[in-house]
Amino acid sequence: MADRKDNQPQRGVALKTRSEKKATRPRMYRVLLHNDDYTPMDFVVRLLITVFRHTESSATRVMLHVHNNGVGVAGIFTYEIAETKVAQVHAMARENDCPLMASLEPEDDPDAES
Ligand code: TYC
Repeated sequence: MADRKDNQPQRGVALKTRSEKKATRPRMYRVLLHNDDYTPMDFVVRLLITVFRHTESSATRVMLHVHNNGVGVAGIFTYEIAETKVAQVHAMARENDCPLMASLEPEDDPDAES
């Protein structure tokens, strides 16, 4: 190891080669949108387009799904990105005096051995 002060190689440490490592995929999180009685439909569609990069038609489909079923998936991301999206939803909702709520839900662990 190059950063030892005594300039001696570190003993008893084996580094794994890439082929010995499991290709661990990151855990993914669903960003859920929740229905309410006050947020306008066109606002939800606009939010799905701007925050989640939906097309007009997929944004409309997701919005109607949430409206009819109470909850729906806006997108699936790694943890940090999902958290940021939730914060963006709440900021945009607050700025527009809407009670729109978003939350996170973990997907199943992709590396779980069944
Ligand atoms: N239920 C709302 C209405 O009738 C529309 C809406 C859809 C609100 C999706 C929130 O996440 C939501 N205006």
